[in-house]
Amino acid sequence: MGVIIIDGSTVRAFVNDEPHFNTSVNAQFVSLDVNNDGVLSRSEMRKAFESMRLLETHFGVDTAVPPEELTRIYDSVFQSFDGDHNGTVDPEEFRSEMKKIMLAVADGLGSCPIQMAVEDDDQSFLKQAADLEAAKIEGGS
Ligand SMILES: [Ca+2]
Ligand SMILES: [Ca+2]
Repeated sequence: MGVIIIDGSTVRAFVNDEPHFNTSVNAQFVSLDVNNDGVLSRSEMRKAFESMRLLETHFGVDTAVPPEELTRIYDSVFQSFDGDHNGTVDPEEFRSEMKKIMLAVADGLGSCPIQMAVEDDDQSFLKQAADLEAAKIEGGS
């Protein structure tokens, strides 16, 4: 376990590095598609958000929210992903909405870095963003 420090530019650099970002998003999509049918269902998406901690960082939801309120929030998040409203999220929808969310996270962070505790095997996008920046700093000297 360690601590990473990220700010808006870290996140933005990650999103704008398109091949890298797409690879990460696709890998995430595949790992979330538990039943391997090529799309994400409502319950698969809910697991996704619980694991990615995006609700905390983007929507400002704290963990004391009552379950029915959480369900309502997850529903509205699902709907924002499901662009064509067919009840499932395909890879294209997932990628475009993740991009929007990560850019919104970047705007929210602005130039105020935040510290985040992460596990070594954490594969959240924020961790990956921090790793990417670290790799650039190390490789760019
Ligand atoms: Ca699925
Ligand atoms: Ca859809």
